[in-house]
Amino acid sequence: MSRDYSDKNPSLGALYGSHLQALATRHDHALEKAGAGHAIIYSGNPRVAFLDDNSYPFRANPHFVSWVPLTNLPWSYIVYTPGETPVLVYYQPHDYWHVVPDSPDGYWTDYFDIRIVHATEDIAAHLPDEREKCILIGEIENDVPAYGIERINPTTAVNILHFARGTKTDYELESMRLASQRAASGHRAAEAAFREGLSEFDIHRAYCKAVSHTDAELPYDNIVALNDHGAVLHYTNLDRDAPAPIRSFLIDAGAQVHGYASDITRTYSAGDRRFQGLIDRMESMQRDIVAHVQAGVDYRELHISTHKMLAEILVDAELATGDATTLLETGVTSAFFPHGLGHLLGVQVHDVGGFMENEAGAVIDPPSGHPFLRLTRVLEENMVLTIEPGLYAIDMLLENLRGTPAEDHVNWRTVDWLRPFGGIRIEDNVRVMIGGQQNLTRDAFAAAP
Ligand SMILES: [Mn+2]
Repeated sequence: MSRDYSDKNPSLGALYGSHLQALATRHDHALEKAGAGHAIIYSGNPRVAFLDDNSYPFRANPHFVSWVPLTNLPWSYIVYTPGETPVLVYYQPHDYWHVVPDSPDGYWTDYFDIRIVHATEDIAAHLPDEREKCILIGEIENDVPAYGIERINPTTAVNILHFARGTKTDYELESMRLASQRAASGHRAAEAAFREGLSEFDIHRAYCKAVSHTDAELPYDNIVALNDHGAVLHYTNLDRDAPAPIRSFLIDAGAQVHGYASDITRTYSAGDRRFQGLIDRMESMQRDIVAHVQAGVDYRELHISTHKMLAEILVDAELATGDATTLLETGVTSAFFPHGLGHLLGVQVHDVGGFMENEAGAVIDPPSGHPFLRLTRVLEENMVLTIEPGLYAIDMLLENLRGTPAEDHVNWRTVDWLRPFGGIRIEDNVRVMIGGQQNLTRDAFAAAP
């Protein structure tokens, strides 16, 4: 069964109008607070490598992508004026060197006054005459003209828009549901490739083929880690040769639908039962944490209770000795689990606003001793976030415990056992609801062919 990830998908089309309405309301508010009359949202442009004529992969401005499902339309602008149909200045160059963007088509076209321009000199004519009433949202630098607009990414407006992006519209939720489904098919293909004994590089290729993404289209670089590579949190080397023996496999890989991302991690044992037992414990803990997700929960507390649950697993697995409080306070749990429990997810993999207390930009700091936690907010309905506890044998961090009160709480012989397996991370994408949650990732795996 192949799913429709295109901009012709009727289920997305049915939700798009109300999504735009929600965006319009946000922008009305942001413009009013910023004392401006028009928001000009620039899609961005490719960046050329130093002394070269080749560009890095293009990443569109996430503000632009949340307006239109166009992730590959550089040099284009949305002009939003409250109460009016938004204008899309659609840049379609006359160019025989590159593929030019197709003519506009899809469920989104009815909602815009589309002005196709073939030359950048023609853009200015489609912007509001009163430039002093405009704000420009986008990456404006070097040879990108601001067309006389002086207010570029004003903090007041940007904070309002970023804070609002924390909760998702039905259209965004559906896009992310599809992104999870897309990634689930890749994870299935990757697991099969791992069971066949393929290299990291070939597992990665099997994944990309299944999700139908080029490397540049992936929402982030795939982490495809065999054996001890799983202990490198952002391992992206993709070894061309398979190790011998193959013991374990950690894959952190996502997919996107119109820029909306999924971000999923699974860990497998090649056959070792003890390591499989540890994966099973982490899996049941991860499900337990997900079950606690609901509106009103303070994510910082969820992160701290994860450390307490992890302490129990460490003791049961004979990796550590002592009570949970001691293992937390001496830094043992942090050495085995040094990253945050998760983050907001959306049109950016690490979506904006994870630390924002309010739309004015007040910041909620992570708890002391947990600097890498990227989400500190109280959960609200229709936030989408990841739950991704981990447990690794990271020598650099464990060695730091030597000579401290933590040293005697670590069972170093079991660390020696764990090291060749790298580590474990299990990550799902979860929608916050009133009184509960929806696990987009588990739902996707359950429905995957
Ligand atoms: Mn993640």
